Amino acid sequence: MTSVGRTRGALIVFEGGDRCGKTTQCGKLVERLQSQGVDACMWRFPDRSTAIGQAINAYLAEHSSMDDAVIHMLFVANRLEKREEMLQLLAGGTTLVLDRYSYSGVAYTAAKGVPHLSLEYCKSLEVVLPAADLVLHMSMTAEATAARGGYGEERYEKVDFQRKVMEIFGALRDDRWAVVDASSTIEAIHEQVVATVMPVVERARGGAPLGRLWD
Ligand code: Z5A
Repeated sequence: MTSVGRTRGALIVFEGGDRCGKTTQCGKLVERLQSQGVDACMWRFPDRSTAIGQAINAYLAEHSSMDDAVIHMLFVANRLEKREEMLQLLAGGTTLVLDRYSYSGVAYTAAKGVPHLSLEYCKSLEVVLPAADLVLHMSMTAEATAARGGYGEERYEKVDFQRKVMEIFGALRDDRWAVVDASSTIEAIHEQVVATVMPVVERARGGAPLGRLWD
């Protein structure tokens, strides 16, 4: 991706199982970045505010059912509809902190084990999107997250399924990923996150190129 020049913002992604604390940490990170003079904002995927996002929301809440390939495409489209805005923000120097991204997209669909929805096929649908500069993997067992409040309200919130997703996240890790022990305290996680993120923000500011997904 070459449209983004020097002094760009960083693309920071939080991934992990349900209820592992992603939203909590995204919010705290953005506040901390802003307090240190870094222009930063937080987005969540799925973005349930768009027409596509509302269809996804109905599916997750089990108010509608859909073919696995169709719901996968909707999750992909929900990111693609934000692509231009994402690139513009990054190019303008804003650091984007994402609560889930394409890594969740491929992991949750591949965990279903549908033969025509393989990991490689799912990856191929999103190669036009920017890769994260850093993926913070909030690692925690499916059993431990299930014990947190609010678990079990949506379609994928089942321990066996979450366990498969965790395995796929493990297989997706590369040198852009950092593993965070999500069973630690909120403050301890936050400090680890900040220490991991700041050098990445600096590298992006210094002109490190933005990659493309799965390259
Ligand atoms: N999905 C998909 O299939 N394909 C895709 O492409 C995408 C997503 C993008 C909805 O995602 C579902 O969509 C999700 C994946 C699938 N299904 N599942 N599973 P979502 O992101 O909207 O939903 P979520 O993962 O369930 O998010 P969440 O409920 O907001 O959880 P969270 O953000 O990870 O956790 P939290 O809200 O920050 O915290 C949860 C609770 O734990 C809360 O009470 C906190 O106060 C507490 N908490 C947080 N941190 C701690 C610590 N450290 N200790 C103790 N308690 C804590």
